[in-house]
Amino acid sequence: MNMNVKDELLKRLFEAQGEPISGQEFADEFGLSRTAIWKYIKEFEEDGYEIASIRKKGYVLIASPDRVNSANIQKHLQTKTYGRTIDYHASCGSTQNIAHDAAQAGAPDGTLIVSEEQTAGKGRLSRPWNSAAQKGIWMSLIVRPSLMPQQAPQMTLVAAVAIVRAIENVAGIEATIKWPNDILLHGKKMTGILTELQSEPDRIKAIILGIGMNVNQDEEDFPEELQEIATSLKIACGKQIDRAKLIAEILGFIELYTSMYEKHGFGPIKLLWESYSNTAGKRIRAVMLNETIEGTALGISEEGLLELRLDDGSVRGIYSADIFIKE
Ligand code: BT5
Repeated sequence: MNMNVKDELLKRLFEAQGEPISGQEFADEFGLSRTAIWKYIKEFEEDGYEIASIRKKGYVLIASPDRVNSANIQKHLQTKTYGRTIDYHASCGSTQNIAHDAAQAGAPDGTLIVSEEQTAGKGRLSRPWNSAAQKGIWMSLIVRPSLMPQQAPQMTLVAAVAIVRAIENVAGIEATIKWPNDILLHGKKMTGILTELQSEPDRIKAIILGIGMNVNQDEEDFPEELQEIATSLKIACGKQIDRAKLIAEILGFIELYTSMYEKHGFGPIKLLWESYSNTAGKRIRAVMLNETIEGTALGISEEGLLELRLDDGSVRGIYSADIFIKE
């Protein structure tokens, strides 16, 4: 309860756009003491907000830090459901783990878990995911779409298309999608998606869409082993990006495309996806858990599988693999 009042206070400070908010009136409205309000203001200041206290008038928000907290995200948000409940962390192990617990405990559709940094961020097959403080977007979105469990892997492709569109809108550059879960800029990985499922045999309970995006890193912010393969939005477009705005934009597109998928099937998403993908027509090596195969990428199937034409002319659909594109 108190957490919500604190969020509400921050939201009002934003919405006042430089006008003072009366501490007394806010305290009365929520049945709190003025001291409680003053304590919240002090906590905001500790978080990096600059707030002026004007005698007899109230509190004015002067400047806000670059944080991906709910007030900063929600001021840009245009969705119905996604991102309307936000669980914000200054630091955590993995937003994905928090989201799994929250989903199991009944968190509503569209709940977002977001953190400034992750100390144990993970990729597919539990590979480590580098998640530097305040530089990227490390978030997990809980969605409960009306889809069958076998349609869940395609949500990775839904998210990928949404992310490319959002990047276009916020940074003005076009990224490419590398099947299944990478977004690339200038051939280097800028975003990874981890889609996990909580399901019954014939019903999805929740899909946890884990999204890790390098946004404001400079090259030297990456550990040496990633410098060759990773890039950030800032490196590619040359300017600092408002992460909260980018998150709001991504949530908007994921909401739009998820409902498109629910209503019209995978066809429209497949078309969009193919227009952003760098894979079709290329010679590819696909490394799977038990085997490695080579062939020419044809595109994706209605089920979201990557279709490869092998050298003997046969066509293979691939569910999941690490893809190496041979130029
Ligand atoms: C992925 O796995 O690309 C999925 C990454 C999902 C991360 C998000 S962050 C929010 C949520 N919470 C989590 O704990 N996870 C999700 P995969 O395709 O397996 O790629 C992993 C590989 O990418 C690693 O083995 C590294 O080589 C490389 N890598 C690690 N950190 C990276 C980074 N920040 N940028 C680019 N590449 C990275």
